[in-house]
This record gives sequence, structure tokens and C-alpha cells, in this order.
Amino acid sequence: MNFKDDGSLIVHSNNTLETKRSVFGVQPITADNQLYIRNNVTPPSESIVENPDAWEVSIEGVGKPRSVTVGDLKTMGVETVAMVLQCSGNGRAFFKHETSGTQWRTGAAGCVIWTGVPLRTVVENLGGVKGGAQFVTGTGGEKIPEGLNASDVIVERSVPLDVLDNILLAWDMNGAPIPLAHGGPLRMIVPGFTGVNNIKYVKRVAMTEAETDALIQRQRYRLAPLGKKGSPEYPSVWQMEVKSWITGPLEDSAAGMHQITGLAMGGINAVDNVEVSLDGGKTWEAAQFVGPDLGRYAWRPFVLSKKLAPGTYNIVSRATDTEGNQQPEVPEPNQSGYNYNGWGALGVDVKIS
Ligand SMILES: Nc1nc2c(c(=O)[nH]1)N[C@H]1C(S)=C(S)[C@@H](COP(=O)(O)O)O[C@H]1N2
Ligand SMILES: [Mo]
Repeated sequence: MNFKDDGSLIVHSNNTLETKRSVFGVQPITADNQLYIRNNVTPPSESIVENPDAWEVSIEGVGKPRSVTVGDLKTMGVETVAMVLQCSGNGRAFFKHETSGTQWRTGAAGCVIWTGVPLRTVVENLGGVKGGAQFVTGTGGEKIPEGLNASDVIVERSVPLDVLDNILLAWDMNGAPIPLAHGGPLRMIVPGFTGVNNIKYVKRVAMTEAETDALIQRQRYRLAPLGKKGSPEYPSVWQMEVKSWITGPLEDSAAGMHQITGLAMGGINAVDNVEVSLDGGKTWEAAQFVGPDLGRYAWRPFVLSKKLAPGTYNIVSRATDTEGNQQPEVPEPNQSGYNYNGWGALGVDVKIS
């Protein structure tokens, strides 16, 4: 991806880039050129973002279904939301069991500002939700390669209809048209839901009675117990969990004053507070949030100023959301390694001399 800053990223494959832990600092918003990338299939051609306003999305499962262009959507309404975009598999590398899939650590996540029209507004303009609908189903605009079974490769995800009021059909990211790599010309944004539910180059949005039968919904992204294959009997990977991690110091350094920094998020809820421990969780101290509160779905950078004497420190952080949910030391494992949020393994070991 030529607009990316190579020095900020870990390359897992040419379509799978992770942000280095050291680049987050205490910035509330992740820069476009440092944001992770994850594609399940080959993206569409760059030509689709040449004239973004011409992109069409088919709105179905409403009173008056029809195709609308991004240009039309821009006349219907506009809102912005700051949101953590985080891959369902972020932190997979910290699970103790063997997992297949990208061994993400902390960097398959970023906090981004999206601008677009609320899906609710679009739906009301088109005659409202059709009776019986229970899900919002979004379909990615990738071409299905010849000879492959469409439902095995299509990026199509369903989320519960009760989040309709939060969904945006977004055309801008961090104040500029969304680049192809991040889902331009139009992306379905579901705040508080993991990466995969945020459909890039969305070409169809349907209010549906049932969840899509696509493999990516039926079998993949399910919280299956160890040793079991994903299937509809297990919960879908939807809402994000409360989580935090340390972003500095990451390296051995000299005794004296240190700013211990990190990021904390509530996932589907707002984050309420975060504590830091220098002794692997034996004793905890409250950390301070830094910078603006960008809302429920954003993360908050935090800091604890500390004078550190020579020694070895296991620095960990533990966030609590506004509903009282707290990061566990070790989360319940699931076969594919989704939603890792354990405070133990997300900490860092540093030697101060
Ligand atoms: N159309 C489409 N949408 C998609 C994907 C995809 O492959 N195609 N990947 C999903 C996954 S698994 C993640 S983690 C995020 C990654 O978003 P990013 O590449 O903008 O960081 O997009 C999601 N939306
Ligand atoms: Mo993902």
C-alpha cells in the first residue's frame, strides 16, 4: 500500500498490515498512513474511488427498495463518529492454544473518525424497515473469482437490527474521502462492533429476516469452544470487549521520571477508568486520561507519571467500562482466537537501570 508509512507497520502479507505498538503514543486518532489493513479477499480495482459520488449501493428490505449513489446519500444527512476499528483477531497471538490466522498482537486496531449518513435516515427516506426484518446485512463490493462458490468467499455480514440507529454509511475517514484500502467509496460503519462487521466498498445493505448464509457469517467469526468448528450454534463475533494496553515505555531505560502510557477502550460501551500496575497486577494505581473524549466508541489514551528506580517491572493496565465490565487477566479462549482482551499478556516487561 503505497500511502502507508512503512516504518510504522508490521507486514504479515501484502494485504495484512499491523500497526507497531510503539507508534500509538497518546494520539486519540490514528493517522491514515499508520492504520492497519486486513482484506479477506482481493479488493476491487482502484478505479472505484476515482469518482466516489457515482458509487451505487442497493438498499433492500425497506418499503421502497432502490439503488442510491454516494452523491444521493450526501444530500440525505451527515454525522461523524470516532470509533475504534479493531480486527476480531487482534491479540490472537496472546492466546495459549494454537490458532490459525494472522498472529496479530496489539496493532490490528486504530481509532478513526468516520463521516457519513445515518443508515436510519436512509431507511426512513425509503419507506422504513420492512416488517419481519431482524438483521442489517451488508455486502462487500469485491468481484467473486470465476469458479468459486460465491457464498464461500463473499464478504457479507449480518448484525442485529437493534443497532440500526448507530450505523453510518460513511464516505470520509479522518476528514478525507475513504481510500480504497479502507473501504472507499462507501463503508458500512457499525460502532462498537469488530472490524469484520464494518463492510468496505459496501454495495448492498439489506434489512433481512435471517442472518446471511455466507461462510464468513455461518462458520467463520463464531466464538466456538476449543476443538470445535464455528457454526450458527455459537455466538457471532459482534460487539467488542473492554480492553487496554500499554504503549510505553516499551524498552529498557534509565531510572528517573517516566510517562507510562497506553490506550483504553470500552468496546460497545464507553470506557470508565483504567488502572496501571508496575508489579504484574499485585498493586494498582489509577491512570489519567489524556486529551479529548471523542465519545463512547473511541479509545482514550492514558498516562501515569512515575519515578522509576532501578529494577525490573511488569507493567500492565486494566480498564473498566461504564457498565462495570472489567478486563480479565486471561479471557476465556475460543477456537479461532477472537476478542482477546486479557490484561496479563497485554502488559510489557521493562528493565530500568
Ligand atoms: N468488503 C470487505 N469488508 C471488510 C473486509 C474485507 O475483506 N472486505 N475485511 C474485514 C475485516 S476482517 C477487518 S479487520 C476490517 C479491516 O479494515 P481496514 O483494512 O480498513 O483496517 O475490514 C472488514 N471489512
Ligand atoms: Mo478482521
